[in-house]
Amino acid sequence: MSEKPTLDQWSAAASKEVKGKDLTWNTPEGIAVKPLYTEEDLEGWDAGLPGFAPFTRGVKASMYAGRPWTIRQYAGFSTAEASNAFYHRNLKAGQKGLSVAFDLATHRGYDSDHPRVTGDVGKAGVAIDTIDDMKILFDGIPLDQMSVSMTMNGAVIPILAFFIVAGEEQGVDRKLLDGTIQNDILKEFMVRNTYIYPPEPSMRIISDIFGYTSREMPKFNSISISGYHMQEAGATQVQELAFTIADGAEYVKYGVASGLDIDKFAGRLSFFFAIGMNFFMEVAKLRAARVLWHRVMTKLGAKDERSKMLRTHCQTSGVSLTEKDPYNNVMRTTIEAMAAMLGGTQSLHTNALDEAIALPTDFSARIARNTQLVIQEETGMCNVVDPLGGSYYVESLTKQLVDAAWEIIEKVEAEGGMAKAVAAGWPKAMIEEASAAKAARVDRVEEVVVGVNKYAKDKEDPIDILDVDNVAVREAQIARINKVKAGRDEAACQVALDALREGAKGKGNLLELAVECARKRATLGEISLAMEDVFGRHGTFPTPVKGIYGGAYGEDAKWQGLVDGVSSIERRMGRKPKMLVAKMGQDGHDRGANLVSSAFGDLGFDVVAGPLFQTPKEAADLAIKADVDVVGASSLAAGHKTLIPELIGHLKDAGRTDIKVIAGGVIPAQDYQVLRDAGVQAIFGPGTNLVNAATEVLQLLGHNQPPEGIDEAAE
Ligand code: MLC
Ligand code: 5AD
Repeated sequence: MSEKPTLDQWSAAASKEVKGKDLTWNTPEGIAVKPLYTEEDLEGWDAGLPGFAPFTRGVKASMYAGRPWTIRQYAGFSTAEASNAFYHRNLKAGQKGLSVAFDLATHRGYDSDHPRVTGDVGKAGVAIDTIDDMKILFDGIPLDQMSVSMTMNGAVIPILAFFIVAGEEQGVDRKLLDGTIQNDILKEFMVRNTYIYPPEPSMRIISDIFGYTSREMPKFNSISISGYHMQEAGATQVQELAFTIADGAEYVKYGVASGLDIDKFAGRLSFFFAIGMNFFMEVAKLRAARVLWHRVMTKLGAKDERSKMLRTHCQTSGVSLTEKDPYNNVMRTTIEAMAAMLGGTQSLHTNALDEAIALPTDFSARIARNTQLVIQEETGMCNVVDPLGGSYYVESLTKQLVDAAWEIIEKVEAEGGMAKAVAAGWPKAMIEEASAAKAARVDRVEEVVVGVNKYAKDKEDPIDILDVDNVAVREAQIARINKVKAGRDEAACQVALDALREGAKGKGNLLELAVECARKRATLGEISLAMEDVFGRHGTFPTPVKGIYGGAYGEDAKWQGLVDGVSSIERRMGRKPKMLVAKMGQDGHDRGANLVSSAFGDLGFDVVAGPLFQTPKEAADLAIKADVDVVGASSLAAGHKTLIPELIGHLKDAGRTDIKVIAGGVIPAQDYQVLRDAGVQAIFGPGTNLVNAATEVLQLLGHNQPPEGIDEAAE
């Protein structure tokens, strides 16, 4: 019988095979992944058993063998009628829970008739202005039987009030309402940007919701503490993990400070993570999250084990999906879905293959949903609890992630908690640095994206996409707002709104007061405004990170060529070329805009990073005032066909047709001609290589084609 080989022998054999090449993989989160893991890596680590603290291996003893996760597809578009019909079709085809996507006007507390939201109504989600819309949204869906998640953070008070009153008017006792409200404002200030009020009153809103739901709606999950959007904004998995758990700790502290008993509300806190393409890292991340939450809640004084149990929803990563060669997205999503289930998620959304282009169609939504049904019903994967438990690699990664995230959590705690850290801005800056570094890795093909930076097709075939006619949706919404206002007892409605306004000044429970407003048919905009009268509306300016994207290129010849091009334009014009990166409408997705600002800044452009939520007129005025050469309009929420032509119109009216307008973001190829006809001079889809984009912009600015009378060679 031969001797058992030793690790040293393995190491020598492997090294010989690869001629001494170092096989360590340094992941973006700074974890050195070795090519082999063995039991030696698990010293001092005990993953325990599923259903028992600290729940490393899952929150239920029987996990999916007892009940699979909830197939919960996030959806919403156009009107309440159209979204309701879509929900019914999806439930009939195997979806198990609902998840509502609201449009950005609703998120930001504006009724559909508000002049600031013309481009946004019904576009990225469903438009909800009144309790009547909410009742239509759930028509034929018994709210005591169907669990409903609502992704709402800014206008969380009116939306939750409408939901409660929609239940009431269906005859459902609040005690039986089952579902989740996102209600996670800290990550809005960090990455998602659909806040309305300043941080302090926003945190009070959350405590008021904890207070109301723990008393009145015991089955309802009062928050979905979300790391998803951090990963989407470019965070590493360690950052996502650490900041999400730290956010959770902060909410618990605020809840306790508002007078609540920790064990009375903590059991209904829930979480939400993104699942990207680093398969084992994602599995380990969910396991690490449960360990960390248990640790944090023990420290915060929770006694009930249910208060320390991290239950989570997951969504496969939108940002990992591509506009190019889009059928690859089906494979990516399948792999991510498997990571989510092997990590032990409670609920899952799988993205549709047209993610990088538009909202899902019935066709793409079917494939996305069936991805989960196939895993649940064809593979046998649900029959064993935590089947990756005991994997040397997965257990070791879990431990490493716990340790790495804990370091960041301790830094947050040392600085007074997450609200303070968010106000100081360093978590956002950390995420944006990681984002710029990742973009550079992809653009430099150090990270492969199949069909985009490697194995690309010569010609892309357009796919059928969903297009929402926001003019028609807006008209229908305005008609219903007017009808609701005409049919209500105006005096009673104003009394309820006044009480809410007074409550905002004092200590009344804002949700309780808003429920009364909803009963009296106040609109979402009116309820939001009553609080805005007292709290004010919050705004921020972007601060693009410097040197990360450009730094990755170093002496790279193409990059240096561009830097020289910018210098030559500078010499010619007597100043740096100037670009406004504009975000118009209520679209707060600023990852792309921030990247463009960073990369162009690193090239030597004078970049004006425009504030979020501008109207086309405001963006045009800013472009003129700052005297820019080019406006880059970034659009990720489907408002481009309305907003960008309006911007160009305003520039024209001011006689500034010399200011060039380019567009970037989630813009379907089908819309390119409309934008070109309106005067857009270049369009960059998602996944555009920024170096290539910059080359095109330099050409637009006359580089290589010097204006008449200037001799380029003489410069
Ligand atoms: C579960 N149960 C079991 C069991 N598994 N009972 C016995 N044996 C088992 N094996 C019980 C649970 O205890 C629970 O009952 C009930 O079954 C439901 O299970 P769950 O695991 O709680 O699932 P679910 O109801 O789906 O809740 C999952 C959740 C919740 C807790 C994570 O918060 C949720 O659904 N979140 C979804 C969030 C979401 O969709 N967000 C979309 C964001 S999109 P009981 O009585 O114990 O409750 C977004 C994008 C953007 O943000 O930016 O716009
Ligand atoms: N319908 C379906 N999915 C949506 N997403 C956003 N809005 C919708 C919607 N209305 C998904 C996308 C996006 C993520 C934030 O949520 O996958 O990347």
